[in-house]
Amino acid sequence: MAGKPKLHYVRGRGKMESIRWLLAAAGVEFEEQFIETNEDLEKLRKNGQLLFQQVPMVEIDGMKMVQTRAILNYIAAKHNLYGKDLKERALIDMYVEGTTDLMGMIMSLPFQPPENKEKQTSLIFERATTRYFPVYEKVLKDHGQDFLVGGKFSWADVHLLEAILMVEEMKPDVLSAFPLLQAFKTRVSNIPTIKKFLQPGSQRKPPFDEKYIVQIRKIFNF
Ligand SMILES: N[C@@H](CCC(=O)N[C@@H](CS)C(=O)NCC(=O)O)C(=O)O
Repeated sequence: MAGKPKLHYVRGRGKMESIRWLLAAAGVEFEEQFIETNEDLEKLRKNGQLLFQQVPMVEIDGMKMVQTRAILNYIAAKHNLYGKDLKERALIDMYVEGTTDLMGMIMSLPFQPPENKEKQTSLIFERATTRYFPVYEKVLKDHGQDFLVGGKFSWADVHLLEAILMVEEMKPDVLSAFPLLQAFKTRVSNIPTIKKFLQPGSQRKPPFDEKYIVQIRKIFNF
C-alpha cells in the first residue's frame, strides 16, 4: 500500500492550503514537511526535488508532484471528486478557477504595499458579492441540488467552502444576501471529513500574520 502523501511547503496557507483541504475532504491522511528557512528550500532545490525550483511539492504515489493545479487535479480524479464525465469536469474546472481567482486576491493582500490594502480589501468584497458568489448562488438555485455539480459532492464544493470561509474571516456577514450559499456552507461543513478538518488542531492553517509574512519573505528571498 502506498504511504501517506507528504506535503512540502511553508507552515502557512498559501498555495498548499487548497491541497490540504482536498486531501482532508477525500479522507486522506497526509504528512507535512515544513520549509522554515531559505536553507530548507535550497536543500530541496539542490537535491533535484523541485521540477521548477518551486513549491508546493507533494510526494504522492511514487511521484514528486509540483504545480498546484496538477496536484489538485490528480487528487480530485483519484478520489472521485472530479465529476462523472468531461462535461462535469469542465464545470468543476470553471467553478474552481472562479474560486481560485477570488482566493488569489485574498492571498496577495498581506503582500500589498500598505497604501494599497484598503482598496484591495474593498475590491475583494466587491468581487465576492457581485462577481463570484452570485454565480454559485444561481447555480444552486437553477438546479435545486445540494452540491454544485452532478448532484454529488465534488472538488468544486470543497473549493467554494474554502473561499467562503476565507472571505468570512474578513467580513463575517458576507453571505447575508446569499441564502442558498448559507445553506450550502452549513451542509458542506457538516460532511464528516470536512467537519473534522474544521476542528481546532487539524492540519488546516490560520491566515498569515505579520510575523509570518516576514519569515515568508526571507524563505523566498523577496
Ligand atoms: N505555478 C506554480 C507556482 C508556484 C509558486 O509560485 N511557488 C512559490 C511559493 S508559493 C515559489 O516556490 N516561489 C519561489 C520561486 O518561484 O522561485 C504553482 O501553481 O504551483
